[in-house]
Amino acid sequence: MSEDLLHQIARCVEVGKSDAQAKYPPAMAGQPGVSELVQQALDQAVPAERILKEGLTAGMSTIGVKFRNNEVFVPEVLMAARAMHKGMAKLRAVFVDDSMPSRGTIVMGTVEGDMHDIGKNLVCMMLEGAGWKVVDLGVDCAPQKFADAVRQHPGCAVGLSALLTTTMVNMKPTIEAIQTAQPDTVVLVGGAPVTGDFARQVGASGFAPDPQGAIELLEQLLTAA
Ligand code: B1M
Repeated sequence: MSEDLLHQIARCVEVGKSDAQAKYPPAMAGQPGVSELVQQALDQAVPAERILKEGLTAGMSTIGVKFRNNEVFVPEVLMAARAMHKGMAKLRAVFVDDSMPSRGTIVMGTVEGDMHDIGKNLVCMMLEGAGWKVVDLGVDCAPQKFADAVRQHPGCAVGLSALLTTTMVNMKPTIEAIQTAQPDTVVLVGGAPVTGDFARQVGASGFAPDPQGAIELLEQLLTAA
């Protein structure tokens, strides 16, 4: 039963069906979309982690493979991303408890030239769920934007995301600008093309492959500091 629902969620992400009101894709007009199906899964007590992994992320992976193979193009992927965001908004209420005491502040953003924000938003949501106050600068953030933010939030950590091999190189000047603005700032880096070796090369404090890794690494780095 829940497998079927999770499969439907994945399919709706893949085809970009956000909610029942959405006119796209025309063949699914009037049918429930990601928003309703995620709510249905939550109502049926399907764990949020499963909804994220086997529903939302699974759908995104399928469209990712099609994108790589030139079977779909940017407009279709944008619709899938919009549907994914709708589902993540529903899950936020489960993952995030606004009444928790704050563990500290982290400034998050996708580096200059890069418009990908789904992974970064997931990391933001999970960090909030773990008690961090997240200042989300969004996408395509120039080094100066991060430098200004760390000045405004003394003592904060920073998380940089990049999804493109052409934009991950912008992490180095960004880290330099952050360290000039606030020396010894803890800076985490992540995103599909980023590795631990690359993190060391660009002078990051550490690399996390996924949201849980980011939470654990922050704990380690701040305990060690
Ligand atoms: Co783009 N895109 N894209 N894209 N896109 C990729 C990344 C690509 C791999 C597709 C492919 O197979 N060819 C490829 C990059 C190739 C490369 O550089 N090696 C690519 C390309 C080429 C492009 C364009 C250049 C395409 C074009 O225009 N011709 C263009 C560039 C635009 C730009 O940024 N300037 C482009 C555009 C887009 C869309 C706008 C259409 C859309 C983004 C919408 C959005 O984000 N709002 C899009 C998407 C959706 C993708 C794919 C299909 C999916 C990415 C995604 O959201 N994954 C992607 C292919 C793929 O990954 N299979 C692709 C799901 C997400 C949950 O995973 O983002 O990896 P991910 O995040 C993970 C981890 O990486 C980690 O945690 C997350 C959760 O586990 N993580 C962190 C991320 N940030 C972290 C930070 C941390 C720690 C962990 O600490 C701070």
